[in-house]
Amino acid sequence: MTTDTSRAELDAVVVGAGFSGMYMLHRLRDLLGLSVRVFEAGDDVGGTWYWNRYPGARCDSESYLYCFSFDEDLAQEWSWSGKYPEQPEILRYLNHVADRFDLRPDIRFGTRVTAAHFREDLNRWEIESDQGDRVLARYFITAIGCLSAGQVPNIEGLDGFEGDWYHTGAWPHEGVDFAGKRVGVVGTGSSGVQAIPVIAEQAGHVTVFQRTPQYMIPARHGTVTREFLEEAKRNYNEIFEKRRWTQSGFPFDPSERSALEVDDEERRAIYEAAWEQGGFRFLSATFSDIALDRRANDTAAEFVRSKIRDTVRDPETAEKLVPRDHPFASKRTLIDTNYYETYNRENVTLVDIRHDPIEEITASGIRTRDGDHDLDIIVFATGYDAMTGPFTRIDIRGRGGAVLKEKWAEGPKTYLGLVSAGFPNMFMITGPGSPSVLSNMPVSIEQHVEWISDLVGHMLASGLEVAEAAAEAEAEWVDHVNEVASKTLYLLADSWYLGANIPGKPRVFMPYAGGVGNYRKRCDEVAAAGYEGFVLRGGESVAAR
Ligand code: N01
Repeated sequence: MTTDTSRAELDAVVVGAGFSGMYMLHRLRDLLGLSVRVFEAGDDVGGTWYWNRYPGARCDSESYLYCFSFDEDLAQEWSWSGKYPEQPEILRYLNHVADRFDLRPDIRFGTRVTAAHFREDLNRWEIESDQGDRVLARYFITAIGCLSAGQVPNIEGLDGFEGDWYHTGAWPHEGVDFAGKRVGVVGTGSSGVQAIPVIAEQAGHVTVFQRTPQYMIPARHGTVTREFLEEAKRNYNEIFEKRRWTQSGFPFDPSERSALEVDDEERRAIYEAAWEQGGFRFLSATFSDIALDRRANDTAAEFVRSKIRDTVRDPETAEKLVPRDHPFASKRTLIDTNYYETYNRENVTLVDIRHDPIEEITASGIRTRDGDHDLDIIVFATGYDAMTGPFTRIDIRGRGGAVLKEKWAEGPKTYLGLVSAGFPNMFMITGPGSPSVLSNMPVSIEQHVEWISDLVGHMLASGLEVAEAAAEAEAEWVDHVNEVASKTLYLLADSWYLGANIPGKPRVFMPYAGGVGNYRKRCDEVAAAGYEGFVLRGGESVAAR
């Protein structure tokens, strides 16, 4: 049933209509029969794929793996065009999902949730939007993404820039005409490395402002054929089941060998083969200890460095591009198409802003210590206030008026990345403390959506009104997340996983590095043990349902 009033009382409010919010709506409405309202800031479905329309935007997960598995007919009727789906293709897929499950009537578009307060007198969440909505809901479910709070650096002078500027995560729908323009790109993470080669083909000149050189693995888009994709479809059941139990949500067989147990020649041959195949397989299919052992990691890092030097013709530029200050894969591994080759173009200049820092933005461009770079357009590929930013931008208050942002001031505190103590009946899809960004996202999203709807179903069947994390269970989980991270090399990089990209953000490793499969097992055990670590309480009003 569609509820169409801005003052409604609903069973559930879901924030966000990307992969997570759409599937959550489908589960709660169509399986459990609940009244659900999704609020979505964009004017249509898609989440990340609605906003990220920058040139070259494509997913780094392979198409046949970056999709829903919950409905066999959906999986079989959709055909991907190649190895990695481009943003428009993923957006078409998500629109197809919205149409197929008739989701739009329960989504209020162009509406940003501004506040969610738990009303202890009613055991309901009171949720407000920037469009004047004020609704009551028993369940408040965030499907707000991990990388949705865009971050434009606070550089003096931006307001006075006379050209145009854009952030990759809020790209204009009509596109940007780069023809003949002098373009500056700040940032060389996943977004920057995808955008730079494409912009360079269109622009008059591109100046890249790089803070940290990165390790990249080639995408090799052409290595997957339609025949391969059709064959994958025939094996979807097996593939989808396998990806649920792996480390990262990809059904690749991980290597069991250490990089240190083979000689130099064999090691190089293994890296070469993975390099030719391209993509994330390089991380798992080569050696087992790249992410765990510094010496093993050094061999992979040195291999990538040699590839940079082989590809970039100007030795000075090549050395600027060579990463040295962090281990391979300790920041999000980047998958590129022609990134290093782009620096062989006449119309591309690299500025190493660690040695030649940005001082200010002037009316006509960017001034670094060593000179002025005149620009018509600035592209900020400068990333996100990751994982916690989407939460702290909403005024979320739990029991006793406790403010989530204050509770998380020293770093996010959750139980299983799903709930936070003191915030009853608030569930987070891919929240901090879950594998989320360290995994193939649709796999983690489906697991969370299904786990949450199972819990809600259990509550309805058992006459329970409130579910919340027990404080001790949460404290243990936070310790466990930190302990697992401490055994990896992730802590050796200044990454957004640690909040290091945001000035003043506490340095805490936010995702759970224990692996998708182990994590799923733990969540299943928690449910099987009667939702161990949760405080579940009944209520007369619910028993009457
Ligand atoms: O952001 P990032 P992103 N001055 O934070 C630099 C996912 N994603 O949008 O490394 C100058 O990775 C910053 O420098 P440094 C994916 O999970 C996926 O690219 O912090 N520079 C860095 O170079 C990804 O990891 C896909 O020193 C500044 C860059 O800007 C995540 O989203 C595609 C700066 C930011 O890189 C975020 O990626 C796109 C400043 N003040 C995104 N502040 C695919 O699947 C930051 N930088 C393909």
